[in-house]
Amino acid sequence: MPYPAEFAERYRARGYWRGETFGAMLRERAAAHPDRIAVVDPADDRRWTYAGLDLRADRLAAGLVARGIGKGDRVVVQLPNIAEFFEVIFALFRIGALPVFALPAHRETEIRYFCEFTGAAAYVVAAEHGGYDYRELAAKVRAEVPTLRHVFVAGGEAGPFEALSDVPDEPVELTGPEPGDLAFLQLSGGSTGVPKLIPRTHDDYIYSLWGSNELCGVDQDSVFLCALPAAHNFPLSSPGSLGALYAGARVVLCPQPSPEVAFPLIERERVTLTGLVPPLALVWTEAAATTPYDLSSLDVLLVGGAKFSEEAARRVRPALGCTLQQVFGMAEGLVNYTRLDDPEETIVSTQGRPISPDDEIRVVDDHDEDVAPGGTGHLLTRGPYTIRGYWRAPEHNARSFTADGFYRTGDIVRLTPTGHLVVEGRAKDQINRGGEKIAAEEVENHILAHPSVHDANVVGEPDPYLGERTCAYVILRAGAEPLKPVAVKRFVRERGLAAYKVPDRVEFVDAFPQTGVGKVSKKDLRAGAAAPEPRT
Ligand code: J2J
Repeated sequence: MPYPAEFAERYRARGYWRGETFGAMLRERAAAHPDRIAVVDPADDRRWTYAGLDLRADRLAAGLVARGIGKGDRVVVQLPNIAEFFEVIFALFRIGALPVFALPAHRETEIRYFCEFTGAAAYVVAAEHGGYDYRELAAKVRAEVPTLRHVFVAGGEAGPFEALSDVPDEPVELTGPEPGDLAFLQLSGGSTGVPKLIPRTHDDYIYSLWGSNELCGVDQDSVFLCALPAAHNFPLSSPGSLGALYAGARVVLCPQPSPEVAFPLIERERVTLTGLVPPLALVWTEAAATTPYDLSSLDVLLVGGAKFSEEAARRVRPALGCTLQQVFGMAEGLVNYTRLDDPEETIVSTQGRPISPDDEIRVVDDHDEDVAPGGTGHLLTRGPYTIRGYWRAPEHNARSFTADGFYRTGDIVRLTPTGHLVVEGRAKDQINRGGEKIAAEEVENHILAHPSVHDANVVGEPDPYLGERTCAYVILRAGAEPLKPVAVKRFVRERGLAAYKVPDRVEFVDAFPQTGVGKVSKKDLRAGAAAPEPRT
């Protein structure tokens, strides 16, 4: 679903689309300041300069081309926060092959789907991470997906697969992609049975990077700590690692986001900004009170991915001594930031305003009519870095986009008189578990596969730490053996689903509440779910 010609022309004419590609961008930075550090990987104390990263990307690209990976091929990339993540994605950007950004938490069901649906030619994993062996996952997926010609393993023994470190070759001349071409496929949080893929172009994504850099104060002296999973759209682009690299700044990879691991890194590397989801921001503000580490280099803490409560937001500046910047974004495009010089009241009580003067925002009722100014309604958006459709999903696109190309975000918002957005709720059938998005339908389908289950509904319920956790309401088949909640959870986990999608609570019921027209009322289920009940 390309941008209509008149819009593409306008976005170019107004200077949003600069006609750059990621591959050329890295080449320019490497030429301008070859010896500056681009990436720090504390795991083995690696410090890659811009020239070093550029050369690695060139050599890996050559090796991948020699193995038959070419322009337009899809490559599922599932790497933790290690330096190779950047080597791999820039190699793919140079070739014009499309990374498909999987998360380290994904398991067989998700990875098999990404590989099958995209017809992936290759899959890149780390040998091991967080006590999990990705080679075993790769072996299962490889056996099931015939298009998958290669599995590459970063760090550690490759087992039956190819070691990523053996792939690099002498650099070759590549024609590479055009700025308007697709750069990668990002994952949607989604509200449907299977995740949707988000096609982003070099032009549009690079605009979101430099647009973010301007609003977040990122320049070549910045040091960005990548504490969330590197492939997620927030730490990747808002302004994220790629924003930092665009600015010629430094990215410090944090293997996991706990204060115990992150705080020493902030002190040692003089980190100036980072991004966190609300539950982690809470943990950090608490830990900061007693930490022996010097966090004074930190200028900006971005918090987003889920609603940050005003009460928690107020604690950030006193606790961490830095400016809070709320960010309300989505992998489909639109990103809103509070501005660094907004009044503190605006910073703590809103989710910011769009990056671009050409981000079009509509707040509408259930019939797509604009609500009165300041009213609450569905957020629709269109703009220079918001997609016009998901990848290969025409039926879904007809529902997720208006006829004139606005994306239906599924978020319920209100606009303040200053043009800031306040997120008031959600219309999509999704649970936001501390920033991790779970499509209710996807989990329901897995529970329904259990032979004793007649019907299932998954909803979110309030959680003091995560904001929301999941509760599965389950009706058993007549005459079926009674099940324990833990058996349902185990069943879902064993179907090879990411752990964050396994229901936090399972409740057996005889019937579901109904709406007037006889459909299941998730609203009533949620209200029931909110009632205090013992956790199982
Ligand atoms: C409430 N809900 C929020 C916020 C996202 C920057 C930041 C976040 C994401 C992201 C991102 C929220 N308050 N501050 O891609 O570049 C919910 C909304 C939104 C959905 C998108 C980025 N920030 N959300 O979270 O694609 O419901 O992107 O539509 O994972 O997260 O989720 P995702």
